[in-house]
This record gives sequence, structure tokens and C-alpha cells, in this order.
Amino acid sequence: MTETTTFEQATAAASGAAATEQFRSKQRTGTSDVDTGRVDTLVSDLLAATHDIIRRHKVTYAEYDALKAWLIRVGEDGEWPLFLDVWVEHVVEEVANESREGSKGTIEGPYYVPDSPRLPADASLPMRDDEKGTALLFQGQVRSVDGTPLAGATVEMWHADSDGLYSQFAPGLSEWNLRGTIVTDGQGNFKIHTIEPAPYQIPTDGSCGKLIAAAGWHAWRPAHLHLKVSAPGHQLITTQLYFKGGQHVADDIASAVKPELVLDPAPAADGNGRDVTYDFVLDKA
Ligand code: MBD
Ligand code: FE
Repeated sequence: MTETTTFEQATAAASGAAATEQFRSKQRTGTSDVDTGRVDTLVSDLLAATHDIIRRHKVTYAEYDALKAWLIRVGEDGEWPLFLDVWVEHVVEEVANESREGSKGTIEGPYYVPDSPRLPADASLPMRDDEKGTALLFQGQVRSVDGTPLAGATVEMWHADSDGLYSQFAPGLSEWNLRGTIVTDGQGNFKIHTIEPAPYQIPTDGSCGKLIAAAGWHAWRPAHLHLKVSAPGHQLITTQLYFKGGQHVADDIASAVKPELVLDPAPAADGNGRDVTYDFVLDKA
């Protein structure tokens, strides 16, 4: 598979390798921080659940070997970040943020890159001169739970292009294409000019694609904007926003859509594309 990385074409192995590398460099905490008793509890429960499934469904040696071969391939393809973020992260996010009072969040996914270019409160994301897609003006305000506008808050946005490709995870896109960090103005307001992304298809040529085909599932996520919103003294929100009426909003393969996260943009005031307003409310740290 390694020779495919030299082709000017998006492949599962190339985006998997980039996502694996990205994860290694941004890891939240090392595994050495996890308490022995906790590892014992969680892994024992995980194994017991697996044993129970084998007994209940009378799993055969042929199925056991298919699993073993597939797990080996996930590693070879670098698709552990993709697999985990698509099928597991949504429950980790649910548990992590269950007591928040501010805006809802959702999963981060495998394609976040920190330290994107800092931009003023009214800015366009970096994009090609001929970037395809409907123009989108995404504007709003960042506030604290008590209603105070948060000046100097950061709104990081990253999203796929109109072909469903993310910069730094697909060939042929400049480093920060459709990625930026917008700093709110004195009233906590921001205006981000970008284009509407396309629905995203999980790479079909790797191990996750093979699982999807083998199970008869579809490989799609609805079109989405990724965001991280933060301000001093407040909890960071990691979220995604979707588009009302868009394909797969009701059947996201990553189970990451919540009703509060669906935008309903209106035709733009200036006649070019669409506009939408969405505010972020941050919990205190
Ligand atoms: C994505 O773009 C994404 O956001 C997630 C969660 C998984 C795979 C691709
Ligand atoms: Fe995404």
C-alpha cells in the first residue's frame, strides 16, 4: 500500500497515516497516567463483554480469524483514529460533557490540526482563488453562561472542501486550506467567510471501508463545520455544525448529530451564497 502515497489521489492509507501522526503529536495525556485499578476494571469489562458476544452468537474460528486479519489491517492502514472517532468517540464526548450548561458540543474527529492561522474577527478562511462551493457567512457571538460577551475569544474552524477533502489529510491542498483561528472583537462577535462543505465519505479503500461494505452500511457523514471555541477562564467547546435538510443529517455514520447543532442558513443579504448566525455559550472553567 505504501506506494499509493506518492499518487496525487486521496487514499485511506495516506489519510490514515496523517491522522495517526497528528494524533501522536497532540495526545491529551500519556497512557502512563491511567491508574492500574482503572485499567483492570475497564479492560476486564471489555473482555467479559467480548466473551459474552462470542457465546451468545456462537462465533466461529472463521469469524475469529476474519476479525484478527481485519484488526491487523486497521493498524497497517493507520485507521485506528478513524475507526475510534467514527464508532466510539461520540459516547466518550457524551460522558465528558454531560454536566455542561452552555452550548452543546460533539466529537472532534481525526482531522483537527492545532495552531491554524490567527485571523481578525471578520475574516475569510484561507482558500483557493477558485474554491468551489456555495459562499457561507457564519457569524455570531461568544458569551459566558452568565451572558457576558467574551472579547478576544478564539473560534477555530476547520472543514472539508466541496470534494469532501481536508487539507493536510489529502494531497494537493495548501497547508491551511479551510482552517483558521478567528479572534472575537470587543463585543465577542465574529464573522467567518467560507464555503459550504460537501458531505464526507469515509475512505472506501481501507479497512474501515471494508468493514462498512462487509456489514452493508453506508459510509457517509453529513456536511459539517468543525469548531473549537475557547476563552480564558472558560471550558473549551469542541463541536460540529450541520445543515438542515442536508444528506445524512439523520443517519450520520459517526452518530455525532444533535438537534441543537443543525444550522438553517438563509439566502445572503448581499445575494452571494448563504448567511447564518450561531452563538456559543461557554461554561466557566
Ligand atoms: C470526519 O470528517 C469526521 O469529522 C469524523 C468524525 C470522522 C471521519 C471524518
Ligand atoms: Fe469532519
